Amino acid sequence: MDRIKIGIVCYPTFGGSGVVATELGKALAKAGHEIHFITYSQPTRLDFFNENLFYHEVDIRTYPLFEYPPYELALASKMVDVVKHEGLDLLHVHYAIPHASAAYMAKQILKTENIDIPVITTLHGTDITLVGKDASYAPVVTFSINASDGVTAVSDDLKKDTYQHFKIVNDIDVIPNFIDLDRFKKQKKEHFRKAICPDDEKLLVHTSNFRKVKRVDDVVRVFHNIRKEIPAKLLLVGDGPERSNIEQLCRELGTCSDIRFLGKLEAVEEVLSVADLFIMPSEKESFGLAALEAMACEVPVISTNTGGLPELNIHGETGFMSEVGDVDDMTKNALKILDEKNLPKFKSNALKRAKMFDISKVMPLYEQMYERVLSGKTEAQPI
Ligand code: GMT
Repeated sequence: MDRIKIGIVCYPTFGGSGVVATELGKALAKAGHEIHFITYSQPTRLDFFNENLFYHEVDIRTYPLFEYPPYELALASKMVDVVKHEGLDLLHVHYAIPHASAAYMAKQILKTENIDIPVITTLHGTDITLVGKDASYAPVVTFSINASDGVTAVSDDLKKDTYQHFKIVNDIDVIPNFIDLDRFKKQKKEHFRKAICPDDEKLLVHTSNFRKVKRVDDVVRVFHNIRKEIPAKLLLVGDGPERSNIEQLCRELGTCSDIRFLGKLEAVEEVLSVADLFIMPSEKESFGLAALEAMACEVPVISTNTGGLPELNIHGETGFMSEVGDVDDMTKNALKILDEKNLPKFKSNALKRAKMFDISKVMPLYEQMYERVLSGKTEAQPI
């Protein structure tokens, strides 16, 4: 495959889309492509040197005149600059708004200089299922997707949702989230487990950004029910807007002594290495990368059956799925998995399933798409 010069635009923070974009860029760089990250700060996982990796910071200045700094315009200008001066072949932007819309503007500016830069947009979910359906954003989401030269979604469900809620005329390719099994694997961390579970309690883990959509309160309620039946501990990794409500709930239920808030931990694979069960009771989840990370570390998953989760978590094999908010069903299923008669099988099934999403299998799907878009690159299509 020819070396492609790719500009990657994403939110550089902890969110799943930023992780996917950064890990994809790293893998593409290792495969010999030239990768230019164009983001407003250093992506969290962009933490190593590779001669094929470049980082361009979007300079978002505020002036007294602007109540809100014009991020999209700063980003579009930066994209124009990087495409021109680094000679990029294509832009791969993560999120319809504001990244695909900013890329559209960059593309139009570059066209005036006779540069045709193809834009590939990856939809991650939050842009479509939550933000996109807000009527005030719908025209921009629709236009940006239709104006892209290639579109991917991280699950069949998200693809379906996108067609259902917006007037999309473009094809959408489904390319799922992926996992680096060299990093996410069960490690020997028995000392850590011993410290958390001195009496060999079962260990449950939840990781998220504590947004309302994650329903962390259901995690605590399920844990509370489980603890009535068997000795158990819960580790909560991450932080976000619901944190203080969750702390309050723990106090009300009297479970504080068995729950630890670990905050925004980088080495989440170390925690997952000692876990028995992962809980993801989200109201909506376009794929569920955090659950895949758990499965790669041999941790079965209790999840809801919403969004793309049924495409990852196999009911009765890698874990169980319940209706959103059905805490009793989640408790019943969790106890089934935690039963020593069943646990080893669920653990090995989880790993087997995670291997299907190995980055070495998924990255080539993006490469194929880049090639397809580049080979069909004629003139920009009128919309
Ligand atoms: O889940 C979040 O709150 C973060 C969010 C994001 O926009 O970064 O994650 C979304 O993209 C991930 C990567 O494709 C998916 O694995 C998550 O399921 C998806 N989150 C939601 O749909 C809520």
